[in-house]
Amino acid sequence: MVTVWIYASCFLLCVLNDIARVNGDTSAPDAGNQNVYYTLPLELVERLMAKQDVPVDKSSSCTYRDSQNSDAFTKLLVLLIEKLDKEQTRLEQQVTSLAGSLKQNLALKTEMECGPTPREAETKLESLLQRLEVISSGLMTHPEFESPTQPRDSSSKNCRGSPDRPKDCYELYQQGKNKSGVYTIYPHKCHRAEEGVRVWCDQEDNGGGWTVVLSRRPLDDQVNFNRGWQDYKTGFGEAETEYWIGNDALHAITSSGRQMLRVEMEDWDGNKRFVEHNSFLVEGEDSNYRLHLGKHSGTGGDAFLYHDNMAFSTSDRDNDLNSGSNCAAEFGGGFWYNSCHYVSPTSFLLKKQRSESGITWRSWYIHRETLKEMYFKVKEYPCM
Ligand SMILES: [Ca+2]
Repeated sequence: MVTVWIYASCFLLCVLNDIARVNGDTSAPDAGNQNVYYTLPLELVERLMAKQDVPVDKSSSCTYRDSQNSDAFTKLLVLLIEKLDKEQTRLEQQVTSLAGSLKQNLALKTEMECGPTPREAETKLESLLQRLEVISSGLMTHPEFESPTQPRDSSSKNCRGSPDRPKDCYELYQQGKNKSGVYTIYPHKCHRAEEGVRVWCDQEDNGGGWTVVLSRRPLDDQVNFNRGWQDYKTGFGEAETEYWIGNDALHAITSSGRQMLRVEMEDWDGNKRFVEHNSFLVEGEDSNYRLHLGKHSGTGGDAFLYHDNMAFSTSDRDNDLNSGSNCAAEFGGGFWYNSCHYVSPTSFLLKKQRSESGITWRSWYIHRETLKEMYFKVKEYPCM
């Protein structure tokens, strides 16, 4: 297409040069010159000049020297110009169409970057379908359906999302609870009978609204993290000191909306690092609480990505990729072990030393110097 335009433009320029010569030539044709010059109507000259963006001298007279040949030449040029007009219109439409597509693609790309990942969307859909089933079955046995005169069951008011049952620290923060401390959250769905979960809410640092899901720190009497599947499923420890929130709660929180993860850590010399992943999803128990991580940032490096897509393992449930060992039993904690770990936040809290059995983060200390503190915090992803 571009080639056609180049040829057409070259041809027109040649014609325009000839026209210029004709318009400037007031004398009779030179008998020795075999070239035949034609004078064109002013309107046609104007159209040709307009194509080349050249100003037209309207005072110049245009007469026919050879009406027969000039007519044929004019018709040819008119045809050519009409063809170029059509081609230009077609190209303009194509450009408009491409610009429209580009705009749509950009909008879609923005939406995809900001929206849930396919895995998150799938999990969310499953969760919605389950809720729909529960609502359907619940309606069939609801007191109001059986007898409209009976009072409403007071427990139905205590649903997740209501002001007295915040699902996480972010909801509490939105309610104005902006002091860090221990709060009770209700991450589970309405139809489940679980009591609330006591957690530490970080409401002051990095914008507030962070739900701490794992807390490790030195204590006189450390919490035991060397536990089995059931303990990691339901959670253990104390919100004031050290704890694991529980894999069921972790699944409920991370599948209820896109969550980001922030890991904060400190070594025994007081140095601090942090890592953030822009999405953090833990699947349900039927998928062994499989982990999905988004992009990382921060000062601690990408070590956690080694555990992306891993199933959860405990000493009594070996789901790791190390066929020769039970990583959880070997390193004393429940985690998304690969073969075995680059980070080990649930291992033993050991004084400063080099040990893979302590709390470590390989992309900070490649020789596995043990760390003093580590916190995993989640918060709804700020999607604008
Ligand atoms: Ca194994």
